[in-house]
Amino acid sequence: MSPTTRSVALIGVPTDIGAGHRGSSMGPEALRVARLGERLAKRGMHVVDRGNLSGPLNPWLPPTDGYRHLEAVVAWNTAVHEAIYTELNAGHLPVMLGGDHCLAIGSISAVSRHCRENGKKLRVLWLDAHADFNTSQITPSGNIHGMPVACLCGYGPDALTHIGGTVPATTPGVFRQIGIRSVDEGEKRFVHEVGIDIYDMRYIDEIGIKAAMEEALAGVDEDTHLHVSFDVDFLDPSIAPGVGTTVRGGPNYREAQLCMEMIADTGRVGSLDIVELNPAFDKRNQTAKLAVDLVESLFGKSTLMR
Ligand code: Z70
Ligand code: MN
Ligand code: MN
Ligand code: MN
Repeated sequence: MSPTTRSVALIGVPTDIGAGHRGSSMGPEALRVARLGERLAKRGMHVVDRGNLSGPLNPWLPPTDGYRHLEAVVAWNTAVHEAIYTELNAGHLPVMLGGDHCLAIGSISAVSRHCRENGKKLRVLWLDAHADFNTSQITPSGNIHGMPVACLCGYGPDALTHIGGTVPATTPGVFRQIGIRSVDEGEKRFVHEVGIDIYDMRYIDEIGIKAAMEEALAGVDEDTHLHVSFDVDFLDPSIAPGVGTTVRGGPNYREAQLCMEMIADTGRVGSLDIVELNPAFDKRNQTAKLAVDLVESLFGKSTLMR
């Protein structure tokens, strides 16, 4: 392996513990079946598949005090935090194969801790139809996959906001949310109150994906660690049916490709989550294959002729 070869560690996290539908627990295997590891290896990356983390089964219970399965969500995220933190310290680029989006509490708290300890600036690109900024007070569902950004900013139960030891794990200013088109009423007020930078679909439709991505990536420099949290429901359901909650009006294939290519062009991607892929809703693994295709672009695959 040459010193410039990037070493990628795939970490499967087979749980739907924070979701509103069962099935994202099958996401890691679907991504492997779609040959994620082989495709990245073909791009010249050194890929190691660490297999899957383990944790509690999904008891599928109604919310208690505004949260569904809080204890189990804490267990899974504690395991994710340790795994991602370990990979970063070893110099690997961790790719978390979710699993539902609650797992970003573990991954991003680990990435933030790594940045703090190594003098790096963190920027998080949150590609999603949803803002995931609910709290127990305002959630319509109690599903913790609707709460990870709030938890990472310190708004959430102690057991989740304290993962990684520093509270808050990170700040609203590091986030750029792209593709947003489904935000609950109380959640909307709250994201405005704390000042999360949101590139919603209306804005993308008006200025175009290129200009939106330029804004979202402004200020990324050689000291920046870029974390991409890719919720597959970011994509328009016409190309990505394999998610629990489809929300129409998302980026099409070409917009999603350009988004990934522009992120790749920064050369600063340091970690990635691929979450909310739900094979129970997919057709012939097409959404997993699309996700792999887009992740290849994120890591530099280009059809550019100039
Ligand atoms: C809603 C909630 C959600 C998916 C996030 C939805 C949350 N805002 N759903 N990702 N698929 O229940 O909090
Ligand atoms: Mn949902
Ligand atoms: Mn999400
Ligand atoms: Mn989502």
